Amino acid sequence: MIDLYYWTTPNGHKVTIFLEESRLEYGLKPVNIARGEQFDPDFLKISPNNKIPAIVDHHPADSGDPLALFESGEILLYLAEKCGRFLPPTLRERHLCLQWLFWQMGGFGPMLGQNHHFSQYAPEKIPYAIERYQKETERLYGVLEDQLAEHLYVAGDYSIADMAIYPWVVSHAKQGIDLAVFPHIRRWYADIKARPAVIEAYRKAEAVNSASTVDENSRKILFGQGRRAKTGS
Ligand SMILES: N[C@@H](CCC(=O)N[C@@H](CS)C(=O)NCC(=O)O)C(=O)O
Repeated sequence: MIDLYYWTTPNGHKVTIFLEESRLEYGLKPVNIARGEQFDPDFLKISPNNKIPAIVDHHPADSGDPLALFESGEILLYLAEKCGRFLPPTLRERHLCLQWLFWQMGGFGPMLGQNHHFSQYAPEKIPYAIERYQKETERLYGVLEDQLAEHLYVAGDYSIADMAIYPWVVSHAKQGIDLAVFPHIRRWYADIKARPAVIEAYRKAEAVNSASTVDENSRKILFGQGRRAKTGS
């Protein structure tokens, strides 16, 4: 049994997609990041970076104590290894997949996150920042487009790399991206969107939270944090 500490954001969707695809037994533990639940001391023991997603695996392969993990890329890798699916076993294919997973974790996610921040949420419109992240978003979509022009999925077969990238492409309109300009991404996006596990992951998200995460109050919680005071010592 896996507990998934989750909210309805792209990094959260990555893990519900995996869990629905693999049919591993799991329970959702909503952490409403708009209300500041990510700062709950019990959650911080599992996810010291105060972000979702995080998991606790109550039956790890070494039969030891429950295992807690944060960082969505690591969670996908762990779960793929746990069930022997969605990560190729052979050297070159495995590292092709991990390379694109890391590309998502180090570039596509963070840069698109900054795009969302400066174009949608920042209280003042800063043209330099908006343009900087818009351009970087377009560049990254171009890199993905070139890869998908030669591969059906990002790293050959459908894998954790696709599961990591897809939830960020869902918000393409918000990122100022027209998929008509990226026909291979559009083909890939439609294919993944129609997968029953993906449909179910987003249905669960809708049941947990159908509202937008960011309002005036949540803006302060999400974007106003400096260093946390150390607790309990
Ligand atoms: N690199 C982390 C990023 C996780 C992340 O940014 N989570 C956001 C939601 S998508 C969050 O929990 N934000 C709450 C906060 O910053 O306080 C991962 O991929 O797991």
